[in-house]
Amino acid sequence: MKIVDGQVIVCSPGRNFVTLKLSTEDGLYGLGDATLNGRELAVASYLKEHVVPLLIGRDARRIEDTWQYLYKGAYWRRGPVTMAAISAVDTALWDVNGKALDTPVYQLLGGASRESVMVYGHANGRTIDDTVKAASRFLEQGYQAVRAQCAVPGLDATYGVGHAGAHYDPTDKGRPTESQWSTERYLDFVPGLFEKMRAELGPVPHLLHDVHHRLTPIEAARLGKSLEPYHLFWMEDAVPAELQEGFRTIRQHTTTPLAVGEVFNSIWDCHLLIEEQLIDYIRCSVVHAGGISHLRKIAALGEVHHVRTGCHGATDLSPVCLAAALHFDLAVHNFGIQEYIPHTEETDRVFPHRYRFEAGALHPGDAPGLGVDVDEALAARHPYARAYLPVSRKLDGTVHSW
Ligand code: EZ4
Ligand code: CO
Repeated sequence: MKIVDGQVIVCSPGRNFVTLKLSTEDGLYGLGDATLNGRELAVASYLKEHVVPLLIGRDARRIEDTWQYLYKGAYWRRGPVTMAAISAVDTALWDVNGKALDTPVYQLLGGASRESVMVYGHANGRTIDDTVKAASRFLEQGYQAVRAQCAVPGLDATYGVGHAGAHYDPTDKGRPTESQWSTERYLDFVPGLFEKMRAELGPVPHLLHDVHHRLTPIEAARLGKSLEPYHLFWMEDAVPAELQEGFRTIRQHTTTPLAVGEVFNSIWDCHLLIEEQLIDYIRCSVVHAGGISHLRKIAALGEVHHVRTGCHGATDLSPVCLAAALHFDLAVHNFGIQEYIPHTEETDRVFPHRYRFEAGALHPGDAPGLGVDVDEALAARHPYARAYLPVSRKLDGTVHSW
């Protein structure tokens, strides 16, 4: 099953996506997501200029060998650009092999470990009351888990709170927005948000919160402690995690469960976090952490250390990535939860898919491969538009993590 062609499809149906399409001599093709939000064309170029020429003529059945060839063969290891490119190849190969064997990818991964995949929705609000109302709407739709983010009084714009009514997309065309940050105001505000959430929603729903890398370990320890009465499902990205050892401080001080990893790109970013049992959920995604093949290795390391999966699933991860994540989630034993923000109808039209939502859970469907496609003619009508994620500054002007 020789690979005969590799197309890199860059499109912007509402927001930018990079998709790899690998075709084989049998007339089959597989898709992989290669989207790196705000730096998309770097990955497109890496694929077009450096990876696709190496794939032509290779056997599409050799998924692991191709992964190692691209990873070790580049000499320059890891990094988000390289790993997004390798992820796309790996995902496309799983897809095409599923199609060749006429079976959904989850069956190739060991079969279903559960009936469906629990997801969490995003409740955002400008006020605590709005946030509670947004969360109630998710629960009414059957969601069992909701992430809550609320504007912090006195701060112009903060991560996680979208423009009213719009699908959440924080990127800007043109120069990035600058948002404001104050650790003091944030730490004073968040416990009250979750006190109200529990009071209004009761003890049953899973409540999640994303700190988005903005605290230091000792500050995160204080936040985790102050949230203990509201028993969160997880506190996400409490600190920037380039320094894995930073999680030791947080862990020593709080029983609030910890999740991290959406920006990680390999097992080497999280091996210490997992081996020392410093976290509870690993958030690595198919697109940014080396594809289905590498994510399985991260999950396997997690399984022996009481760490469950919680794949990143914001809308900058394309429907191709979401489909791949769902096959992985359905099969992997130590699944925790899957993040889910529905894509816009515009995006869904470009990427028709077979995954389906029901009562707070997703199922990847039973089409051969990943069960997701790309309408190339429609994609061509949505040309790429440069966009940036916001940057953040403290009130005195110092650049801070967004
Ligand atoms: O800010 O995917 O948990 N989800 C997140 C996301 C990230 C975006 C960045 O591109 O943190 O909203
Ligand atoms: Co996050």
